[in-house]
Amino acid sequence: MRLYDCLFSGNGYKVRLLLAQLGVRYERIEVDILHGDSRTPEFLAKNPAGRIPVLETDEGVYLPESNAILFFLADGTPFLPNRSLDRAQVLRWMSFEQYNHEPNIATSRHWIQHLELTEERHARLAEKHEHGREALDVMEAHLRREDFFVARRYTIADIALYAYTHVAPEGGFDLAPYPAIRAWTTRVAAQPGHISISQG
Ligand SMILES: N[C@@H](CCC(=O)N[C@@H](CS)C(=O)NCC(=O)O)C(=O)O
Repeated sequence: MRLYDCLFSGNGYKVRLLLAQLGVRYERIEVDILHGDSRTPEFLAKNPAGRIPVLETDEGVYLPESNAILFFLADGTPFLPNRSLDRAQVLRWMSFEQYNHEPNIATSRHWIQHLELTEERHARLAEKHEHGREALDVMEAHLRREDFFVARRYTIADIALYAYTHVAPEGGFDLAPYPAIRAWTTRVAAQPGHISISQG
């Protein structure tokens, strides 16, 4: 398997983390997304959306979208429950991650860490922070009652949400008011085979 990736990307990290915990060997290809390498005709043939991560399976199929890749890799493993309602709950939290969380928390981090904070971006940042905090509030309320997101154990729902939550301070989010989230990030980081976001 081959993973088209970018080391500072939380979406790429989701896949790297699961592959490490599954003990799967793969080739990692670094794509320079800041200089347009995910928008070349060659890359667009792999993912028309022009984004990493993309997994190239052993059969030569290109699978984009971090959470779809997690679903594919986790199927039949302890990281994705068997019960259909649990699987639906995993999908629910991964959908929440893509709609409520990532566009606010990951985007704030990307703008602050990697792009020029133009006046327009600076103005939009306040809105991103407001909606990002709303997503964190939802997570905090859930994690006050539960140790993990689904089925009382570590699953790909936790991986999907952990990727950008634990680096949220890099996007200007203060995690001090979220003790349940902080305790959960410690539990996630203590899982066997855990790697950090900077590990390729
Ligand atoms: N929904 C996608 C989002 C992927 C995404 O936004 N990738 C970013 C890096 S985190 C990217 O490749 N950006 C490069 C570009 O837009 O040209 C996923 O979850 O995989």
